[in-house]
Amino acid sequence: MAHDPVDLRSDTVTRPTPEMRKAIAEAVVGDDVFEDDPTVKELEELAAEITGQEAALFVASGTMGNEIAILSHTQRGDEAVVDIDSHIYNYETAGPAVLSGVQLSPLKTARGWFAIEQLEEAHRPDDVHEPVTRLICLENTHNRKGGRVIPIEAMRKIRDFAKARDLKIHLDGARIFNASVASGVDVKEYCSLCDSTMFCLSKGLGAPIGSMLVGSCDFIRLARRYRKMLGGGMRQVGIIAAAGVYALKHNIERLAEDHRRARKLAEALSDMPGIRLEPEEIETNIVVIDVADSGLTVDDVVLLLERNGVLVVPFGRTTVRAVTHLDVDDEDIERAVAVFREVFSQAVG
Ligand code: TLP
Repeated sequence: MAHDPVDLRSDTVTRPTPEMRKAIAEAVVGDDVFEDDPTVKELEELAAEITGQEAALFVASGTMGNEIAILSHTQRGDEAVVDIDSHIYNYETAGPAVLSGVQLSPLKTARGWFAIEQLEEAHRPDDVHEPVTRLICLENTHNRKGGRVIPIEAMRKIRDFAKARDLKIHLDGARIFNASVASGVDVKEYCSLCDSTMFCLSKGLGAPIGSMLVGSCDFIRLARRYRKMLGGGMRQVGIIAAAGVYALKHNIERLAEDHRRARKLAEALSDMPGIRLEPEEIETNIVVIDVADSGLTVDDVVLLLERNGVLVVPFGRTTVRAVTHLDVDDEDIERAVAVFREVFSQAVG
């Protein structure tokens, strides 16, 4: 019998379960631009509570959340310090330049977070020639660094640096619950170190659409205005928010299963000819696989795997990415391992 492909392209590909669809179908709704939708309110209150923040705002996507945060913290001509491999720098179509008129200062980091000396160097003096350094953006877990968790101690040091210089911190926490489940550090602690946090409902948490911004009441008031400006003020959006409520109530702890499966996949792959990766480096649900030694191009690998029913994405000149999620079980991992083995032993062997 033909199987559906094992879809490891991203944790964004999950489909709502029957229980989640039931919650969607039964959602009580109102007009959220009038702040009248009880299900959106429930979601925002729950998000604020779980993250220990004063307030929360439901937004259409992670990208929208990050861009609204940058709009809210900066003025035209300011500078924001980002990791050179961050989502904000690479995958948001230059949104900070276009929407906020902000220049990004991209720093190369070993593991996705900044050393204080780097921040000291990047921080601009008060000089009429230079942009004003206003914001530091962090990403936890770090996507391009293979789902790496930024240690809480590193975040504390960055927070102390920012505080002393009156800089804001925005956390792209698209996968902050993965970080929390992997490290055992409460999400509240991560968020307490930042002026704003964005997290996604539509990734590991398994909702079909949506992300949250959390922060102070003042920040969220401003963010709500920018959301409206960007066309993100939605009406009976409780239909979608209901999936978010369901996800926050049911799908956090189970992220540990995704992490276990990612490690299992990585361990099996690390033994195969032509593949380079360190399974001990896999902390959460993202596995970045270096195929340089196989003699195959990244496009070849993606295509050969796809022909055999396994989907991954190109993720650099010599790397592909596999991500585990709610719709991937142990059997899927076994199938994926078998397909990788066949493709790579044929290519290399
Ligand atoms: N990441 C997607 C792609 O855009 C790369 C993925 O498949 O991983 N921050 C981080 C760290 C992200 O990984 C993503 C999405 C976003 C923000 C943006 O979220 P969306 O896709 O909801 O705009």
